[in-house]
Amino acid sequence: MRRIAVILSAIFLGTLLMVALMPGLSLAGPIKLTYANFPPAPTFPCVQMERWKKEVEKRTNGKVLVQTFPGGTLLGAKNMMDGIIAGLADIGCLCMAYQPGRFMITNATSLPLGIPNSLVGSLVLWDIYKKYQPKAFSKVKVLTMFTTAPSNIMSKIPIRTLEDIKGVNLRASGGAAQILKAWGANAVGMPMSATPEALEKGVVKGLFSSLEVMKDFKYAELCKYVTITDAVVYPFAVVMNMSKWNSLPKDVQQVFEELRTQQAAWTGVYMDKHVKRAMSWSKRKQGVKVIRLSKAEKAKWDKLLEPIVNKWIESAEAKGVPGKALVRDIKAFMNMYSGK
Ligand code: 3IO
Repeated sequence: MRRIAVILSAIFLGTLLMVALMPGLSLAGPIKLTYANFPPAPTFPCVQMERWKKEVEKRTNGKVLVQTFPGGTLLGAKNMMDGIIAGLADIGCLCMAYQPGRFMITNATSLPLGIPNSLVGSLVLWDIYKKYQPKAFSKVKVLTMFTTAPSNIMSKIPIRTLEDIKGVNLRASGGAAQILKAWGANAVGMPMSATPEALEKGVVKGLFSSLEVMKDFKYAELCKYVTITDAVVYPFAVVMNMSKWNSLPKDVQQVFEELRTQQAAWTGVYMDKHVKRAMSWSKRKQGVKVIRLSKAEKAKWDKLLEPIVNKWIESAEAKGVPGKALVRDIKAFMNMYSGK
């Protein structure tokens, strides 16, 4: 009897061990990944995050579970990159404009080169990343990149002329801040996540960004004027901790790889649609007035932006960054994706 019990328990333990070692099966359950984001849940960086989570969970048949942290609850706007490198979260979404010197190559997409929408911007940015493989991202695995739609001025006061904008405190970051300065505004730098408070307190009279924020942050309640400038985009990246990436099974890595370009395009399409929805809501429900610059006025505004690109190329080349080639590529990719 004793002997039978010993044999039976040996078979039982043996089976357990076999199951545990079976490839693709793990007694530890699904792979859990944390994903940090800096702005609140209803905003586009978090909408694209939830879509990516859903796609990953679907395409891996539940082998991977993604736990999302919107609203800066795990990592904030400015420590996103370093937090991911340090492994404080597995995945993080960052806006490159918040550390402009750090992401010089990819930030070239925020020069005033005429990127017409978020879809084109996102595909151009992704191609620039792939072609130049910037060192700034060498410590992480890049899961996707995308840009906002072009920036416009949202303000508490009407801005129709260069006289109107002169010295006005307006929020913008990175490349977009350079544009505001060129127009004579007082550009106040801060992440989007800090902007609602600055607007409420009156520290700034408005902001310069893509227009979907009128609805997603309810800026339309405070900013009753939008001046159409369609000027520059803000580039974003989604990055993953490198050792976490290396620890993933090959088939999961394959799913993430496949999603990289698809996610860039999905986000671009979503953003472009959402800007339209947000503006019709702002006009209909919030009485927001849209200001279009007169032709003569527009020419003056454009003229002020002319020196920016060449100055940037000069300073980039001085730092050993191939500024000229970058600008040429951005223009070429932009024309290709615009169907020109
Ligand atoms: C942005 C950042 C967070 C949430 C929504 C957003 N829409 C446009 C941006 C771009 C940006 O980072 C900024 O600071 O204007």
